[in-house]
Amino acid sequence: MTTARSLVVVCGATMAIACASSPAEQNGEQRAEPPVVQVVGHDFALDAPDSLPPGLTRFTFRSDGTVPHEVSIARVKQGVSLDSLLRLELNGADITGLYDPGEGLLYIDVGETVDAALLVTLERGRDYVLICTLDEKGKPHSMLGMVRGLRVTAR
Ligand SMILES: [Cu+2]
Repeated sequence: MTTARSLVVVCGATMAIACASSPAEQNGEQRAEPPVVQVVGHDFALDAPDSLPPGLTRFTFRSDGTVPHEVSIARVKQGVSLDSLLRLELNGADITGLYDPGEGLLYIDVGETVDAALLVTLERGRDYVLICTLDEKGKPHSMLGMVRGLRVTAR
């Protein structure tokens, strides 16, 4: 099944859409740009780093897939094992109760480029999950391999 929609970005407590310049920037003040991390979607895998340092990070999304893909980024609840969460997802379990509310999502259709990003303040020592929940013939892309963890280093 292909969900008919264009770009969808969902913002929550830990996410924000990269958008217009801030008031400080409009006043001519220089601000350090957050590091950019490009996530790449394939049929059916997500390329992304396994770990990143804490701090504000700009996630972009590109896809070379032959079907639409998305990447959703959510912070795993404290006390939840990232490995067991990934195993559950690969086996088709509902993991929505295992990550904190407030996830961000970038969607991209076949052949599109998306000029949008998710700004995420990665928290020191926390785990995040990157996932595509679109379906391919009734099977979520996540179960086909489009789920991965991201560990934020302690410093
Ligand atoms: Cu996908």
